[in-house]
Amino acid sequence: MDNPTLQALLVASYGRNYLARPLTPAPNQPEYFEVQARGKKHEVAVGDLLEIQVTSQHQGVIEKTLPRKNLLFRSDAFRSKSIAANVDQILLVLATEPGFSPDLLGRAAIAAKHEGIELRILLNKIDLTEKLDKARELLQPYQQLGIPIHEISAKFQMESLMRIQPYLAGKVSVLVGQSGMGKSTLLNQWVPTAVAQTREHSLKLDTGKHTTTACRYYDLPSSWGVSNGILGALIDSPGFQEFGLAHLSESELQHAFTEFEPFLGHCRFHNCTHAQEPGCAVREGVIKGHIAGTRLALFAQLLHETRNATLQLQNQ
Ligand SMILES: Nc1nc2c(ncn2[C@@H]2O[C@H](COP(=O)(O)OP(=O)(O)OP(=O)(O)O)[C@@H](O)[C@H]2O)c(=O)[nH]1
Ligand SMILES: [Mg+2]
Ligand SMILES: [Zn+2]
Repeated sequence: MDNPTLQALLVASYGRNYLARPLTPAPNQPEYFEVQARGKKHEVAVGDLLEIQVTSQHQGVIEKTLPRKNLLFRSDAFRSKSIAANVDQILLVLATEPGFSPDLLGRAAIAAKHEGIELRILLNKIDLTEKLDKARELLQPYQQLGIPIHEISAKFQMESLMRIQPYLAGKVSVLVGQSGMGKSTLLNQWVPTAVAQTREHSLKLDTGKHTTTACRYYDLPSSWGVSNGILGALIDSPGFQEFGLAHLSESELQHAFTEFEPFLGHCRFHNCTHAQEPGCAVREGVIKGHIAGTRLALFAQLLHETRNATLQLQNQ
């Protein structure tokens, strides 16, 4: 007889090992299965809904990934790293200290816009006041774009976290950001059982270090109540130092810069790159103060990377 197949949610990914939780609990069925993808090409991410074939009491293989509504990932010309799938919202965690990279902030915002995922910025560690003004200044262009920004202290101001809870209930949110910004601290404040769950996952998958090495999915506490019939969840992810977006085409890139939109199509040359060309409406927008100069600089850098990646692929 064939082994049974069942539907499961991918809740932890560590290298090429994954943990999946069956969608429908059944008697004598483990809470989690250790699962593996069949081929190297089969990309899966935490948050994916899978069909798995059970191969032994606690193990299975991924038969297929059910259609996803989005996939957040970063890449360079050769590799891509999936962060999470089927998310409703990205919580980008920044800190006053250590200072965050405005470049990575910009890239995460472009990825969110491109995938059509809501973005919420959490400026953490506001108890460390010395660099607070500097952080606010770097966030100015994003405030102007209408992205919600919350100032919080995950360690010392519980009420600052409580204020965000209504925006999390009933949604699947993924915590992203550089290492040391406070993603896991936030997770542990919001989901007090996360430590225990992490320990359980770690026993199966890794050695349980302080810094996060795997993406993991945690249900929100049931005391928060359901919204649209759903509890919601938080996904913790490892800190990143690069955020390549070379998988975006030139056109996708332009359209991911929300504030360019009113100016696109108004440049003198239809293939304007908004660099040196005369009669550029986007640069005019910068001069008039509608577009931040730092955002145009980010666009130039991303365009350069996309073109390089395309050239490299052509030369392979
Ligand atoms: N002063 C202060 N320190 C904080 C706050 N939040 C977190 N920290 C500290 O910042 C350090 C990093 O926190 P983590 O939660 O591990 O950071 P992370 O973003 O998960 O880092 P990675 O897992 O490496 O990506 C820890 O020493 C925390 O105690 C805060 O609000 N204020
Ligand atoms: Mg962490
Ligand atoms: Zn132009």
